Amino acid sequence: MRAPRPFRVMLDFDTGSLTPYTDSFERRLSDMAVAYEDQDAVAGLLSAGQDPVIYTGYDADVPHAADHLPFRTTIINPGVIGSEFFMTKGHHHRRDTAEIYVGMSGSGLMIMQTRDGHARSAELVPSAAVYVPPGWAHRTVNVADTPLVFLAAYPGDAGHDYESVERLGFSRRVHRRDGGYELRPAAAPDREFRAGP
Ligand code: M6P
Ligand code: ZN
Repeated sequence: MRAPRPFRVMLDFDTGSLTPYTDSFERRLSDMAVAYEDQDAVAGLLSAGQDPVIYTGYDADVPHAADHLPFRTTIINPGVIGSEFFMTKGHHHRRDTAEIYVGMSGSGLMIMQTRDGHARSAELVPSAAVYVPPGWAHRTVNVADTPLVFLAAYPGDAGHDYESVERLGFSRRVHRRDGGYELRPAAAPDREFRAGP
């Protein structure tokens, strides 16, 4: 591997573009269908051929390796599935490591929880920095009708563990209510991803 050199990127706080970027990612409803509470709404959209882009992102050229600090922008589009706001899949880190988020534009909510059931939320708005300690799963929700744009940085050997979140779900859900948002206890764990006994 070439020796990494110092570099800089330019961030557009409105659009979330990161220039130059090395990778980009996109998640559609079909990539995270089980995450939403209203499975009838999910099925209705997908069977009508509607598969909205929920969020996209751009990665800086940083190795996913110990000692490095990868960072990326994420742009969550505005929208709801049923009455539940567009959000990220959410994950634990495979190695319990921290992460820092910085709000760039729009208005969002971060839902965080530990494996033993503690839960917290934090509003993510421009100029806010939210610290996610080691051991806290994290999901980000766009609670406004404009794109939510933020920057996140995490240790290069953190790894993304989506399985436990898919299996157990988050204990709080964020729904549209009276022009704002309402944080509700999840009715039940998210549907099992893989059927089993
Ligand atoms: C933030 C960071 C990334 C994450 C992205 C999308 O930018 O936490 O590590 O990949 O959000 O979230 P998710 O991976 O849960 O889909
Ligand atoms: Zn993370």
